[in-house]
Order: sequence, then structure tokens, then C-alpha cells
Amino acid sequence: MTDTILIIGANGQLGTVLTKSLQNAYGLDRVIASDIHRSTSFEGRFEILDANQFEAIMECLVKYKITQVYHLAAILSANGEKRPIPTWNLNMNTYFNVLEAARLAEVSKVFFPSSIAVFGDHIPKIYTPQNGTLIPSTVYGMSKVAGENWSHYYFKRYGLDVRSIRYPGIIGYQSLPGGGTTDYAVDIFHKAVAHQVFECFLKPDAMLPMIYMDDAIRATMELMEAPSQNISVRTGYNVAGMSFTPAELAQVITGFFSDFKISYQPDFRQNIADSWPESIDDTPAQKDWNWKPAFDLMTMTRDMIKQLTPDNSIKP
Ligand code: AKB
Repeated sequence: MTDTILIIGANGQLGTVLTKSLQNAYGLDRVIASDIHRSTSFEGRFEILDANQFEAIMECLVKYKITQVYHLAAILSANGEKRPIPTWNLNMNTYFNVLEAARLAEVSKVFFPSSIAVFGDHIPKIYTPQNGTLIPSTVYGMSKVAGENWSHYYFKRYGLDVRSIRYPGIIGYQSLPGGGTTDYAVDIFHKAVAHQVFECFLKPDAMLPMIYMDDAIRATMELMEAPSQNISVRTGYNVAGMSFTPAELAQVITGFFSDFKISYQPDFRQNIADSWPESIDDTPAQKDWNWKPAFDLMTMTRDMIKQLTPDNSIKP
């Protein structure tokens, strides 16, 4: 059977790019992008959908005979700390609606984006293992730990094939992040190509795991296409891309723009970063579905600058 895919939260940083990649892979008619606001950035089908509305999700699943759901709608780590209870309510209620609608409509696969935010102070920070103690420091992280456990529960109890990745900070030129702790690593490029000073909200030595958008998309699609019997992790897979500090990233950018300047004004997001891993051990993802990132700090920086430079004239 040919799959028909619903993406919830398609207007976001990951959704914008993932929608187009899934359209390329499955065909324009086979992918239904949805979000609470209409977007003009997609060709193909689009539904205005509020994932807080269970009936609206159910109608969409039935109308299009959906076989796969990607539920990307969520409030991220930094914004979540400004409104903890509404963040918990939105992140959890929308996911309950998706899981329950997917079960009732007999959807064959669900994708749930988890995050390195599931980890807190009680884990080794270097090469953080797949199976460590999960005591997150943010409401966003708490909602991701709970979401992972509900994914696991729906798989065990109902056989719903839910798959999930613990994304590092995603860096891409195609879309902007919003409300996360790792957002600086995208914003810095927009300032650098505009020859503006970048004020960083993290300390120069705040090492965090990151992944280039191309790798994040490929990881998502490879996980979703892997045979079910290969999926040994039904919570969320650790996935590594690269790790660097703001100072290291600034140093590499200076190799492209010698006048680039960065200043540091750490705020509450530094505390969040302090509680997260510095690097990730993704052995199960390597073993189960052959995960291997293609981009490192240098190749990611080169591509970001090339893509964001209007005439593509930068020759590093
Ligand atoms: C955030 O910073 O909140 C996100 C994430 C790592 O999940 N980018």
C-alpha cells in the first residue's frame, strides 16, 4: 500500500524542510502538511489543523486515509520556561490526541520528535549514553520524557508503531528555529552573512550537541523506513551529529568572514545548556538503522554560509 502522510506542525523549523523532503520521496499528493496557520511556503496539500482538537485530527486521518503521522508541534525549551503549565498542557495534550487518533484510525506509523532535553544533571555529559537517568531541567524536557514513555506504552499495549529521535540542536538555512536553547547556532549565521555583530545568549564554552538539517532529515527518514523488527528502542533514539561551543563556531565563521564579531551576554538559557549533554553516544541508532552523520562543524559552516550568501560567492 502506498503511504499517505500527515505532518502536524509543518510550519516549524524541522517541519518546513521535512515536508518538502517527504513530498519528494512520496509524491506531492501523498503528503498533507498541516499547522494552526496556513503557510504559503508549500506546494501541495495543506490543512489548517489545531492538534488540541482531537476530532479535527480524527477527521483529517479519515479524510485522507492517512497511514503515517509526524507530530512536530511543540513549545521548545526556552519558551517553555516562560509558561511552564501551558507548555506541559500543549505538548502533552496534542500528543495524546495524536496517539489516540492514530490508534483508532489504525495509522501504521507515528513519528514523535524527542530531544536531548530529556537529559538532566544526572547523566555523564560526554558521550551521554542511550540509557541514562532522565531527570530533565525544563518543562519541555519533561514533556519529551513523558512523550517517549507514552510512545513506548502505545507500542507495547496497542502495537502502534511509534518511532522517535532525541534531536540535538538542528542547524539549517531553510527555516528559523523558535524558542529553543540551541537557536543561537542558527541566528549566528544570519548575523555573520549580514556583517553584523552577534550577541550570544550562551557562554563561549557552552558545548552542546548539534546536527545539520540535512542529517536531521535523513536520520528521520531512515528511522521511519527501517524494518520494524530492527527498532529496539521504542522511547527515543540518541542521534549524534557534531558538538561545539559558541567560541569554536565563531572561530570557524571568522575563517569565512574575517570581520565577524561575537559578544557574550549569557541569560537563563545558559542554565538550560548547563544541564544538557555535551556529546551523544548513538550506538543503538548506528546498530539498528545504520545511522552515521555526514556533516561536521566545518562542512556544516561552509554549507550554511554558501546557502545564506545571496550570490553564493564565498570561496572559503
Ligand atoms: C531546544 O533548544 O529547545 C531544541 C532542542 C534541543 O530540542 N532545539
